[in-house]
Amino acid sequence: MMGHIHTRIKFGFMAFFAAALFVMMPQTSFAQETVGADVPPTAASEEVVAGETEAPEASGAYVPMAPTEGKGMPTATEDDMWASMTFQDQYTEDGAYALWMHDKILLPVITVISVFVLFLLLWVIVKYNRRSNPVPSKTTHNTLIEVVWTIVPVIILVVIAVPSITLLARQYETPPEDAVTIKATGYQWYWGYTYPDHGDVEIISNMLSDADAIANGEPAKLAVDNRMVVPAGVPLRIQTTAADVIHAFSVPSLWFKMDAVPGRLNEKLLTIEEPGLYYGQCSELCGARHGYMPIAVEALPMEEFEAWVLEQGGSLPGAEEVAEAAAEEETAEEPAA
Ligand SMILES: [Cu+2]
Repeated sequence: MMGHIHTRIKFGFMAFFAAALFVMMPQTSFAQETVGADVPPTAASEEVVAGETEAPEASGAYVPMAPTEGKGMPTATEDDMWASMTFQDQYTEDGAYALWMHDKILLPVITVISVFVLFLLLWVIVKYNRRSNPVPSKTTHNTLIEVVWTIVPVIILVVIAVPSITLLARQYETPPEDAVTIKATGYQWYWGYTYPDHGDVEIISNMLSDADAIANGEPAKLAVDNRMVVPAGVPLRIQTTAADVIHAFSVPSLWFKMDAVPGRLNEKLLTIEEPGLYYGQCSELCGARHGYMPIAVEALPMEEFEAWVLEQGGSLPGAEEVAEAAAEEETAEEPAA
């Protein structure tokens, strides 16, 4: 009797659940359609482009740096086969270390192991097939070989682990107190760069069309209208966040890649060794125009960077305190006079 009631309750619940699913299904798919239809493709970003591109022309001093062929950008395979097998040339200490680890440790280890295993396979195929070795050996143990094939991989792993953990630790190094803070915000589909230490200057950076990029002597799909200008040779505190969906701020030649997550502020130290123009791209699938939100970092000597900041309507850190101190001095002098 009890069992019967249970079955009925169970059946009733399942029927209700199925009915609810059936009723809800068309609505959910409908809801998704409306959400999708509500998002205009690029209307918002296009407005920003139109608004922003007019500004820089007016001021004179800052001239966008021309790119150096092969620096801070991918290299063509036909020019240099080796270049396409490794990373881009690196312009940070961590990048140089990582490149060294990849070229001098990982690639040789991978190559030696692959060749060795291939050799063993070929040897077994040729020497121990049924025709050339009709009476197989019945050996089941060989202590020496067993010790060797345990110890050697351990040694290889230790050899890889030491630089690997070193690199990991170096990448987590906290920016020093006096690092220059720059915040990169990912939008669908462009980047915004804010300079909180420099009077909250904000730069909106959109991709140039292929024709404009090539006319500028820049690589197509990597050139932007307004670059992220930074000082070279000093520690930078790069913060990333996003306004809509997850993006990722990534510049291969600077060994820099960090997710830009809405509602979160990620932070990483970046010290660019020398002035230059370094290209990158959003590296998190973020929607229809994910492939069209490149990053161009222009590193300048400190004085040129400061001139650029002033040209953008920003201020220099400490400038306010100097002004305040001057004002205080004046007020202090007044009663005496
Ligand atoms: Cu993105």
